This record gives sequence, structure tokens and C-alpha cells, in this order.
Amino acid sequence: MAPRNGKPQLTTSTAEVIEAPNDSDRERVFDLFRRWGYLQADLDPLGFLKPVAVPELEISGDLARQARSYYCGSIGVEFAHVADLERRRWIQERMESEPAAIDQDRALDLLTRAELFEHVLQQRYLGTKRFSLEGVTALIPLVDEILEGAGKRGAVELVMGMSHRGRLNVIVHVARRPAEEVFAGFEDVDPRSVLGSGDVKYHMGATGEYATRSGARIHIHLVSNPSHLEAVDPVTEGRTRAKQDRAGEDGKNKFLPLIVHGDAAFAGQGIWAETLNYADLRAYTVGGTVHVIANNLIGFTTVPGELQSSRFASDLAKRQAVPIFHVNGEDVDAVLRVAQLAIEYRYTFSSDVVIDLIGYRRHGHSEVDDPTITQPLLYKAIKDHPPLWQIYGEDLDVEDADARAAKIREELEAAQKNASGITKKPTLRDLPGYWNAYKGGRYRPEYAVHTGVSAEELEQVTERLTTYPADFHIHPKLKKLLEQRAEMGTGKRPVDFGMAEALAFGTLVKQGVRIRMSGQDSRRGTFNQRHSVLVDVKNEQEYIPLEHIADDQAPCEIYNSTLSEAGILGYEYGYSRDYPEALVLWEAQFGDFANVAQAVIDQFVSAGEDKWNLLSGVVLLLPHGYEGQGPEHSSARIERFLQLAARDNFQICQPSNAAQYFHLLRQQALRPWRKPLVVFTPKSMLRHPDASSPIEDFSRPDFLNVLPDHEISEARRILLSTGKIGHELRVERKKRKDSSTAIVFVEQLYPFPEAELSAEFERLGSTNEIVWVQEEPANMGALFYMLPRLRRIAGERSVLSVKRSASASPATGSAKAHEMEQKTLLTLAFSTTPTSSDH
Ligand SMILES: Cc1ncc(C[n+]2csc(CCOP(=O)(O)OP(=O)(O)O)c2C)c(N)n1
Ligand SMILES: [Mg+2]
Repeated sequence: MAPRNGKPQLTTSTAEVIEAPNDSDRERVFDLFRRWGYLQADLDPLGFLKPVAVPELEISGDLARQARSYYCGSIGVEFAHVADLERRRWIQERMESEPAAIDQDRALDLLTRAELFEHVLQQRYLGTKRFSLEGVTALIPLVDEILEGAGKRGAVELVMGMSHRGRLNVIVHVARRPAEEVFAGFEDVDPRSVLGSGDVKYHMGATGEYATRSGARIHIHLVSNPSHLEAVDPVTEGRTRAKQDRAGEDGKNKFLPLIVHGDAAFAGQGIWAETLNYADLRAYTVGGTVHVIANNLIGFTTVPGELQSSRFASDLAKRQAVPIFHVNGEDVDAVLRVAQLAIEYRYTFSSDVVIDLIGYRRHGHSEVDDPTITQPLLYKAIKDHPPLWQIYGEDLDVEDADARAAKIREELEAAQKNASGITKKPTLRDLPGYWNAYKGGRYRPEYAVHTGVSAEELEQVTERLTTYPADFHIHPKLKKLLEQRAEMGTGKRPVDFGMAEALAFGTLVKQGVRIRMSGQDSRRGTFNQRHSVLVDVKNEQEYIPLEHIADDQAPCEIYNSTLSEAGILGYEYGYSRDYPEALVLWEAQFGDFANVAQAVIDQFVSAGEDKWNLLSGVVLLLPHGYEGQGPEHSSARIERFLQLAARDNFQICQPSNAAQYFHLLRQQALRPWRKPLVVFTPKSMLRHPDASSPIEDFSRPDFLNVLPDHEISEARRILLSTGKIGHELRVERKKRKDSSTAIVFVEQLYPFPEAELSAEFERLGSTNEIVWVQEEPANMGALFYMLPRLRRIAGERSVLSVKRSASASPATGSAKAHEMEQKTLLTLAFSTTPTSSDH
């Protein structure tokens, strides 16, 4: 059986006695306790987490006694890994002096409210899940104290991310929503309004106002959260950063992120490890996050010895210079002291800080789960353990604790009775306006946006994009690239994708639209296509043309991201939520790697609006295309996005030429509502002449959902495809001198461009057949999605398909095999009997 607390005990040595201590003895002894004292701190209210025997701390005498009282009480602080001496001194000075004043009465009141709230829920809604906070209820006074400190330092908003545990309690006692609202959730008064959508009550976000003791008013924003533990972490950070950017200079003081983690999730989940790594990076920093582990020393039925290799769940945080305050969750005064230290530390050093609030879990994982089956002894001890408000009330010797409790209970019961009077708020779909502007892939003309830009404007922006200071030592390759781009922007050479994107960004920032993009190697571009930053070859100074478009332009930020996907996409999704006027993009190095971010795609990007009525205009740029580079550099998994698509939840496109890409990006930024946009971007076609566009196409009014075949007026066969293969089909047609086959590009896959396709089919005559051609294997790509939709609008025409054979991996590892396959696809597309089977 796994030991409950992981690590085996160490052996002890004989106690060292210091008889006549001098100053250097003091430092030596204190340093030992500063370094190792936390291992002997008294942290677990139930006493299961035993102190570790540390031979170095076996010291007798007054010095050791004093040091022990600072470092081995209810607070155990880990900070020896913080290399910065100033920060270490800061912590030790505070640990080795008297605690500051605290408001015990207020803490007792909050504790009583928090615990009785759970009691009333338990009584009224027995057998319903709520993920009670009991056992770590000190979280509520802890957050109160953090808000107190933050308010004094200029905070105007707390952006809070947390998972299930205690969330309802936080909604009422931190976000200060009326308890009636939570009770109404249990009553489930209006199920019809959320048929097929909505979310469970302990995932919904909440906002409210918090009044601190010293009179500050802090807006609370509890971020909506999926079941996926820790997935909300980067979203919380991204949302905070957007608010901070919007606020300008003092943003980092005004907007404070606080994330509450479960102990099992903190130790186990990779997305949190990714997020921790963003703390001090220019692209992602939020000036420090306060992390609280609501540590009940259990995850569902699993004990710490099975959950983490380390003694504490918090160990991951030590990868960075982040102090960790472990605190016994039943020493309320110590909890408040830690809150004060943590918030002061965050504001002093703009650093993350971790509070490991150690307690227990009063009930099973949820209240319908019986924990006595897996942890019989633990739950016997918990059953006999009084609630914290009673313990603390007795400690404080408060006479009227019971009377106060009775009054609070009465208030809560009254709120519970009122709950059924609360009806649901309208959802987005009930609201008039932008939502209704966009249905089934089309929007009403009054909401159409003009994305074209005049030749004159394009020339002006081109001039800014392709020039640099006279004393800048440019790389010869970039010099040539900029000369070519200058020709592109002035109509002397077709525009490629790289320049089309620069023109989209340049014209947008000029119009006041902020651009924020991050992705792996995005500043240069994985395929050498972007070059958003020019680096001086003599001194590595940077010059960013997109920052020099116009004096009053909006910021343009393009960052190289860390080597992570889920976290970065979560972050940019979060940013897009709170900066809807900006164009926010995440770029995958290759589209394949987007599956590492699948949880964020599933839970936030695709379903966020459906579950929480929250809009996002985040853009996913996913390089895609079969070019013989092997199983992992070919497919961005179009099929997965199409499978997620429903109820106009996002837009999925594959622009086949540079101008289309330009219009698509501008459309995303300029239209008056927000939807996530998934763009399958090219690789080999980035600079290919067939995918380049004449500059005139950039002045055209808008993005085209379908590119008709203007070379053909009457077709025997219509080849329908998306992306690169369409260009290859055109080359093949030319080779064959075929004038009876039309080649039509589907540029927008979802929402399905039914009207445009029907019109094109009509134009090409009624006696043809329609062939969907894709590079992907039969079990991938858009095939499953296109065929039924095409059949619906095909009329008398037969609908056939050409694709690779079904396969377990997206593509072959052999470049030669790839070419043979590609050739076969092209041949089949033009032969008379393409297969009609779907697989
Ligand atoms: C990514 C993910 N994996 C698994 C689960 C299922 N799950 C929900 S809660 C839980 C235990 C969480 O333990 P802990 O983080 O300690 O939080 P606690 O419930 O103890 O507060 C698990 C495994 C989940 N929600 N998300
Ligand atoms: Mg836990």
C-alpha cells in the first residue's frame, strides 16, 4: 500500500548543543532552519502529515528554540531556492519578527458564513454535488486578507481562476453574488433555456464587487471553468494581461490574478507547469500571480503518496524563484499572516507566490461519494473533527459565536426560500443584434464589413513595411526580401502570403486595431515567411516595421512563445476574451501540434459560447498540407475542427491565396461580433506563384467563401477542394489540356457556404458530376463533412470523392511514396470513375 504522505522518514543524528553561541553561530543555526524548517512545521490539522526528521535540525539550546518557533510552527516557508538575496532577506526578516495585526472577528464571521453556507446546501439538497469547501474553509478569510492587501496597493480587480472545490462558496463570499442565485442553480428553475447547452453551476463564471475593511472596492471576476483541471490557469493569466494592457502603465498593480489549485491537480497537470513558465516572460507576464493550493491532501480517492513523487504537492513551483508558504489551514491567524506576506511579496517583487493551504476534505470527493470505502481511518478522524468556525470561536473565546451562527443560518435559509423566484438571465441567443446578424455562414447585409483597402493606402503601408533606419545594418537576405515586398505592394510583382499578412496587420494597426500574436518562432515565421522583426547584423538591435506604420497606430505585438501549445492557446484565448477589439492570434508551429492544445480547443474555443455565453475572436493559424514531410508535419486535422463545429460556434477556413488570407484576417478584426477563427495556413504555397495574388485583389470588397472557376462556363465535372490540392489540380488540368473540368475552391469550410456553392453549381450547368478531392486519408480531412452537405445541394448530379485510403496515421514517412500517392490522387480526380464510397 502506498504510504499516505509519500516520502520515507529520514534517520536522525544526536542533537548538537551550542553552549556559548556567538553571532556566526546564530546565522548558521538560523540558516539551517530557514532552509529546512518547513519539513518540521506543524502543517496538517489532522496530524497525518508528520514532520520529517532532519539531522541538521537536531540542535538544542535557545538559538535553535527561537529559530524553530519561527520556521517550524503553523507556517513552513520554502525559499532557499530563491537565489536573489534581497528576496530571501525580505522573507526571513518578516518570518523572524512579530506578525502584523489581523482582524480576527472578521475572519470568524467569514468562516462561520462559509461553513454554514455548506451546511444549508447539505441539508436542503442532499444527494446533489456541490464540492464543499469544508476542511479548507480558511480559503475565504485568506482571500479576504489578500484583497485587503491588494486594495491598499491599488488593485481594482481580482481575476480569479479556480476549479470545482469550494467554487460556490467563493461565488457567494468572494464574488459576493447573492446566495439566492446559487440556491436557484440547485433548484434548476429554467431547464428549457439551456437545452443542449449551458453548464453545471460549479463551472459558471461570476462577477461582483468586494468591499475591503479599509474601504477599497475591488471588482471580482471569477473565470468560467471547464472540468479539465488547471485548464483555466493560462486563460486566467491571458485575461489578466488583456485587462492590464488596456489599463496601461499601472495595469499590473490594478489587475491581480489569483489562481486556486487542487493539490492533486497542482502536482499532476502539465498545463499548469506550462503556465508557471510564463511568469517572467515579456510576452506573458502579469506582474506576479498569487497561487493558493486548496490542499486537502487527497485527489478524489487517491492519496499524496500516489499523486506525487515529492513530499508536497507544491514542489513544481520550485522550478522558479517562487516562495512557497505552507500553512496549517486550521491556524486561522497563521493563514491570515501568510496572506499578508504573500500579497506584499507579489507587489514588492512582481513575482508569483504560492500559498499551500493544508486542511482536509470533510465529505467524499463530491457529496454523493462515500470516502469511507477507500480511506476509512481518515474519514473516521474527520467525522469526529469539529468545524473550523467552532474551533476558532473557542480559540478566540467569543461568547456570542453560537448566536451569530444562528443569525447567519437564518439569513441563508431565507435566501434559500427566495431562490425559486429567480428566473434565468437571457442568453446571447435571446438578445437582438449581432448574434442574429450571423447565421448559417451568412450575415445580413447591414453587418457586412468591407475588408478591401485602396491601392494608395496599400502603397503607403508597403513603404512603411519595407523601410528601416539609415544606420540599420540589414541582413542581405532581408534586404532582398524587403525589396521584393516593396514591389509586391506597388503592383510590380504578385503578393505572397507573408506580405499579405504584413499588409493585413499594417492596415489594421493603422486603423487602430491592436494586434497580438504568439506562437513558436512566430517572429521570424517557421517557414521563413514572416520576418516581422529585423535584426541588425552588427549589434542585434531590433527594428520592427509594423511598429512604425503611423504615429497614432495601435500596438502590434508578435512574440515567440515558449515551447508549449495548450497553455499558450489558453492564454491567447483568455486575452481575446478581454480585448475583443484586438486581433489576437495563436500560431501552431505545424498544425499537427494543435492536438496538444485539444483540451483548450474543446473546452474553451469551441464550446465557450455554448456553455457560458462568452465570445472570443481568437484566431488559430494552423499550417497544413501534404508535402511529403511525414506523418507529423502534414495535417492540422481539419476533421477534428469540423466535428466540433455546430451552432455557428466558430469559423473554419483555408484561404487558397494571399489576398484571401488578407481579407480573412481583416474580416476577423473588423466585423462587429466575435467568433473564433480557425485558419489552415499554407507551407509550400506560402511563396508559390499560384497562391500569390495581384495587388488589385486586395482592394476587392471582401473575403470570398468560395472561389468560383472563372476559366470554365460549362463543366462536365466539378472538382471541389480546399487549399493546396486545388492548385495542383489546376496544374494537372493545364497539362491535360482539359477544358471540361471546373476546379472550385472551398475557402470557408464552416459555416458551410451553401448559397455560394449552389450558385456556382448552377452556373456550371446541370449535367455534371461533383467530385470532392482531398489530400487527406478517407477517415480524415473534410470528406465526412462535405459529402452529405454536397449531396443535399447537388440536385441530380452525382457526388463522388477522391482521397487517400483510410489510414491510422495522417501521412506516409517517405517523400517518394507521398509523390506517388499525390500523383494517383490527381489522376483519379480526372479519370472517369472516382470512388463513390466514403471510406
Ligand atoms: C484533466 C482532468 N483529469 C481528471 C479529472 C477528474 N477529476 C476531477 S476532480 C479530481 C481530483 C482532484 O483532486 P484535487 O486537485 O486535489 O482537488 P480536490 O477535488 O481535492 O479539491 C479528478 C481526478 C478532471 N476533472 N480533469
Ligand atoms: Mg485535493
